[in-house]
Amino acid sequence: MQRLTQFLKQKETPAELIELINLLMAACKEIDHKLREGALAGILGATEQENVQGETQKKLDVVANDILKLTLRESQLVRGIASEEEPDPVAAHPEGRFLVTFDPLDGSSNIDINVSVGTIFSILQAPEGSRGDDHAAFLQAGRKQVAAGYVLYGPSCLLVLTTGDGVNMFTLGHNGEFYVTREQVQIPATTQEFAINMSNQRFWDAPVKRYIADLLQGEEGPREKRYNMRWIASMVAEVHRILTRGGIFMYPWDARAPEKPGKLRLMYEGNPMSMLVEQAGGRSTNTQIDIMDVPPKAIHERVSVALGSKEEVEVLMQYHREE
Ligand code: AHM
Ligand code: MG
Repeated sequence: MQRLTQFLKQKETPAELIELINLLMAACKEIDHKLREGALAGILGATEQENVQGETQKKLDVVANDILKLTLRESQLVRGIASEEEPDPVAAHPEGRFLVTFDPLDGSSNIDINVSVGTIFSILQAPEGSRGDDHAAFLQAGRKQVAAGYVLYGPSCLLVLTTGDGVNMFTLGHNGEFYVTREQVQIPATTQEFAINMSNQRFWDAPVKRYIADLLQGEEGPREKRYNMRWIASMVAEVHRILTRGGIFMYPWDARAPEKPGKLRLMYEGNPMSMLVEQAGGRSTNTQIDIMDVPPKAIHERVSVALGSKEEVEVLMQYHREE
């Protein structure tokens, strides 16, 4: 089996990008180690702080953010970072070629119940002459991403990565090395599985209500097939399922917070997951346009998300056009 570095070299990935990915993985291995220790490391439960989004931070949100921040800031390759857990971008090396955005521990409501969580990351080119703590430097559309991926801390620890040439999966071995375990992942174009938080149903807009109602009618409804539902409340785990066997995942706008486009964040959740999904032959939209074409206005901007099997996502987009 091939190691991560060997694999990326063979694909002619630029040396600096390989170095940055390895650095990210050094941080993620440390996070994985803390997660495996769980209560033994005293890191379960909440802190008394809130992040910039007004959410209570879990201890591990803070620990994971610090690990990534400290690791990346030491690198000459990184000009700046933007994180879900930091109000503003943080400068690293003034000459660094890359900007990195990340959600250090996505799905953190799952930590205390020992269910899968993940780290999501997106790598951008640092604009010429920009500063690493300048918000504007980060406001690049998802199409500009150089690489994107996530680490899923589940029964096994997996890296799922794209550098713009398909999606590959790597499994962390006992020796601390990631080995390639699935190459050129393709999401089936059709599906009979959906993922949405059904408890928000009464807050959705009309097209989403109509679409889900039609799925629930199964063989007797307009879609003429029976659908299964899953909701893990951990986007990394949901996207991983979709990359593995297809499906549609949605976190749409809802009327609980009408001024926000959605719950999930564009720069470090929507964009990296969209790059992975598109690179695996799927589709990812805010229901109107592809998420990677949304021009970002702020680093913590929210976005409505529907992603997964191409034909299913396009059916949902059709429901929105018909409204
Ligand atoms: P987080 O970044 O604060 O963990 O929030 C994002 C998570 C996603 O992983 C998941 O899809 C969603 O929130 C679940 O939300 P809900 O608890 O409303 O179902
Ligand atoms: Mg998140």
